[in-house]
Amino acid sequence: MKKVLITGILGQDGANMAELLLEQGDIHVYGMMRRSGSPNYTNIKKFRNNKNFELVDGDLSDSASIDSLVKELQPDYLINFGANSFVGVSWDVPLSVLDVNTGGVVRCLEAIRKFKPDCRFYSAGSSEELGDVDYSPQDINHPIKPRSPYGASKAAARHMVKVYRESYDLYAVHSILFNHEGTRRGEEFVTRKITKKVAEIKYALDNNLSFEPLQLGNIDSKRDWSDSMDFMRGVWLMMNQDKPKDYVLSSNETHSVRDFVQRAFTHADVPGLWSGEGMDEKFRVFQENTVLAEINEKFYRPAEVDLLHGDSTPAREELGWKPEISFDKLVESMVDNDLAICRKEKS
Ligand code: NAP
Ligand code: G4F
Repeated sequence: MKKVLITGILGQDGANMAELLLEQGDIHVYGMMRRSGSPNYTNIKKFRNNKNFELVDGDLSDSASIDSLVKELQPDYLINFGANSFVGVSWDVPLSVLDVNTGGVVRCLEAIRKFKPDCRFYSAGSSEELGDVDYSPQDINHPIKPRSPYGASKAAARHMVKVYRESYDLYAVHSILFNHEGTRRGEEFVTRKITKKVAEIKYALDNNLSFEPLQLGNIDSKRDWSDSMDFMRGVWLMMNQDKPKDYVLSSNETHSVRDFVQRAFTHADVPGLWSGEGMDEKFRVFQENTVLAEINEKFYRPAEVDLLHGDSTPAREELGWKPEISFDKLVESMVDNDLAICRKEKS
């Protein structure tokens, strides 16, 4: 039975990748989590008791823990989804971001080099590495121009993966993942923040309750949003080629935050319109004055990546990968999920 060690198991991608691999029935998954006072097991609830799944302790900041996991478990694959992944907070904790996102990757590579050199390694790179983009759509050859400590940490990790691959002949891949979301998405990211609030507002309107509007920062920024499960299929394909190669995964479409808001409210049957300008722009119920969403300066970043729009043609042509969930379906599934959670919590 193949053994796969996944870091970041309680996060979105770690849990989705584990679910995908466990469905195959012939893979043993070790999910690495860091101990904290009150870990949130929501994302792994569905498969926590699967006989082929085991939780293990470890921390990407701690070489000893990564070394002993690789030495003792002898994994065939190490898929590193653990990270300080929220761009917005990366200006507040830049050194910790570098330590976990870059240092953590080097710790994994070192452990593999020393204790299991044929273990295949996956590093989750980001479109944030491209930052202040030169052209659209962005492919794997786009220059690295990060705009945040997070983007810089991922760019440095990318160089280290290449160095280790070429120096030690490791099967090590660092792919560029554009934004990917879903029902396991953390609530601090803009998509989930929107769908969660849409559900709360819908419930309040249906029950004649008062509510606070959704508050957002830069609604003009554009992202290439996909479904995380689609990406996990692509990552697994990348890990099972004859030779390691870095690919872009993306939907090849781009949409603004403003557009995401409009679609989410529309799907919840609360149609509205944006009006006004700048900091005074508001999203109101159609032909009414009720404010559903407004701008709050607090959610602006010190530097912004204005536009991300990927080109994943090589992954489609060479790996036979293609995303199955459209942008509309993604928004709808996230809104439906949060509506169901909201109704359950209030009942
Ligand atoms: P996520 O939901 O934030 O999950 C990240 C996980 O990493 C969390 O469960 C977190 O644990 C864990 N972690 C943080 N610090 C750690 C440490 N020192 N040691 C061990 N684990 C640690 O992120 P995601 O969306 O699943 O993303 C997965 C990976 O893909 C990340 O590397 C991210 O940077 C990258 N990526 C994501 C996207 C995207 O759009 N989702 C796009 C490009 C790249 P706690 O639960 O304890 O906090
Ligand atoms: O959802 P976000 O926080 O994601 P962001 O910054 O694009 O990063 C995500 O995708 C990256 C890949 O490109 C990953 F590497 C990274 O780990 C993470 O998963 O913000 C999206 C956009 C930004 O332009 C942000 O400024 O939404 C804008 N935004 C506007 N108002 C907001 C808000 N973002 C958040 N989180 N909260 C707001 O209130």
